[in-house]
Amino acid sequence: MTVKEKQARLLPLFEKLTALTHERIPEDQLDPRLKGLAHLPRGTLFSCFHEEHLEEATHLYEILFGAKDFEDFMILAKQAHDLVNEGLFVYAISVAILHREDCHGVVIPPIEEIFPDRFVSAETINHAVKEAANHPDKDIVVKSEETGNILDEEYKLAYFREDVGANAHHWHWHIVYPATWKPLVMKQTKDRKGELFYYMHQQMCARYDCERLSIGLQRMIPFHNFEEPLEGYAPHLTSLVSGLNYASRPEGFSLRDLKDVDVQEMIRWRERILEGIHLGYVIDSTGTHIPLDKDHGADILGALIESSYESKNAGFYGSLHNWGHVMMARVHDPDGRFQENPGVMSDTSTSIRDPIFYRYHRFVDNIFQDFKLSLNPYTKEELDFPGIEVVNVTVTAKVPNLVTTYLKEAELELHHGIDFGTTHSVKAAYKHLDHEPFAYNISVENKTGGVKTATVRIFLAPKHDELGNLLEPDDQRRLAIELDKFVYELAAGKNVIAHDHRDSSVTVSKIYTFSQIQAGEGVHEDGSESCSCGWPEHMLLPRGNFKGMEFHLFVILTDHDQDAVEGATTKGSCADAFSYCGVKDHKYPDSKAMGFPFDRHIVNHDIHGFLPSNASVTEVKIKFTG
Ligand code: CUO
Repeated sequence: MTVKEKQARLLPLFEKLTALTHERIPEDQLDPRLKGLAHLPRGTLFSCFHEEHLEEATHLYEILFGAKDFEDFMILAKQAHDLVNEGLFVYAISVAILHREDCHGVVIPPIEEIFPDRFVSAETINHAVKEAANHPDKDIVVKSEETGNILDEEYKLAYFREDVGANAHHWHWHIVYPATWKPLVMKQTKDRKGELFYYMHQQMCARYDCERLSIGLQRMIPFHNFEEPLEGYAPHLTSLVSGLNYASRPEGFSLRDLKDVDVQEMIRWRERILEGIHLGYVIDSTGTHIPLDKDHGADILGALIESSYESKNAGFYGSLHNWGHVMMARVHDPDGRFQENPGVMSDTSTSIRDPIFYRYHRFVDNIFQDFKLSLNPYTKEELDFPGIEVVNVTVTAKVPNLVTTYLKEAELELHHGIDFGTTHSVKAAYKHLDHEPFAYNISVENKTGGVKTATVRIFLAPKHDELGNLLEPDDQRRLAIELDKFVYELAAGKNVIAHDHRDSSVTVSKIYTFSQIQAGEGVHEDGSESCSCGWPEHMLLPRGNFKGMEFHLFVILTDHDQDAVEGATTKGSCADAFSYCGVKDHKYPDSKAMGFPFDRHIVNHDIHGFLPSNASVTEVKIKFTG
């Protein structure tokens, strides 16, 4: 069977899931392997942070993964579709498709089209329903309604938090890296999964702070105190599977005990993790001390804090991060007496809409930073690439070293996810940030006399803080966002590296729409599909400001002979955004710590003192043109 045929058979399972009724496949027709599933009722919001939900989803994706061939997989998938919770089904089948050998090349339709109600405001969908009913014989485009106003200053960042692509990236990241991934059952180890959990979310926070500085807000104040009153947030989303709104959080609510876990437990888990970091080791479930060294510390901590299946001791260190999401999502109804829906923090496709997401993840990140502080700052030798000098770097755009950003119109098709009672297209028009095309032009002198292979690392960080003061390098590093990483062969002597922003290793290459996939596009018979994981290309750069905000562009060349990882590749399937998403089925293609060289404390007060001659800093401006 061709990939195209498989794709065509799988696609209907993703359609109009919000319209599924509570009717289930009768018990006597059920494949015995699926017996015991369907704990989570239809019409309930699935949370991949909630232990019980995740347990059922894991059970299902392992069954689907274990199907003996594609026909067997289809039988199970169809029955699961008619049996389990809607959100749980999509999560589990997506994990299975992504990892089954016989599904290579199959593209999972975009989550924003499967569940548009998680991405588009309730007002907009309501408007679309009315328009579609009034004009059943024509295509409809409705304008997305705003979800707040400037009385709430966080509203100014709604364009970032509610970005369709950024939310989809976060969902897909957690599909590629499920918390419950069992390497033996799934027959594959996810290389440096814990470290990537830390790094990808650290980068989301850094990007958010760059954005805040761009629009004139101060950097976020990390969540810290479990008793603190939280900011309010109203998501304006209605879950069509449940008919209920994603809960709002009125201003001033703080975390409350849940049935499964209480706030004191969370505090204890944090203390135990911090104690481990300060002692330099964690204690596994057999009582053995596991050192938190420079090579594995971040990875071990990532699994421990998330927590994932690979936590060394979930009984002792708990599941700080996951329960935090659930607790935040339930502050309005902690014991469930009102049977309210949770807030957006409970799900990976909606959580980054809430400002508390970033403050909470900064809190998590600060724990990792505590660990990084226990490591020595990088020495000159560790940073150096002898004989290689970066002579000059220019960002080429219409005006050199100045890149413009703007808001651009886009449309999201709603009718694959929502039954409007017409066969016509029903779209929501919205605006997203974008930037003009640009490229890096890097002049390098190779004085070694021979050919050298370099890893080129490109980062961007704001130059000034919220008050207009120059940022200290150690503060700047927390805001440094990765723009690209690639390998380049340097000839002896002078080299000019020209590299287009579209080839970035942090952004996803192409997202195919549901209709394009239906038409057979995006199907890779050679199995070289994209996993839809990756930061959206249109958000590669922060917004900047009207005046032209000053940033530092860092270019660092390191010796690829030392960075190379045996068996790693940056080609093939799901490799397009390897910086944040790794490469599916392969090792992470860089032996350096993620975020190198900005992952460790910088003692220099002048950034030039920190950077060796194989690195450079260039002043660039980002100008928002509206
Ligand atoms: Cu992705 Cu907290 O792990 O949102």
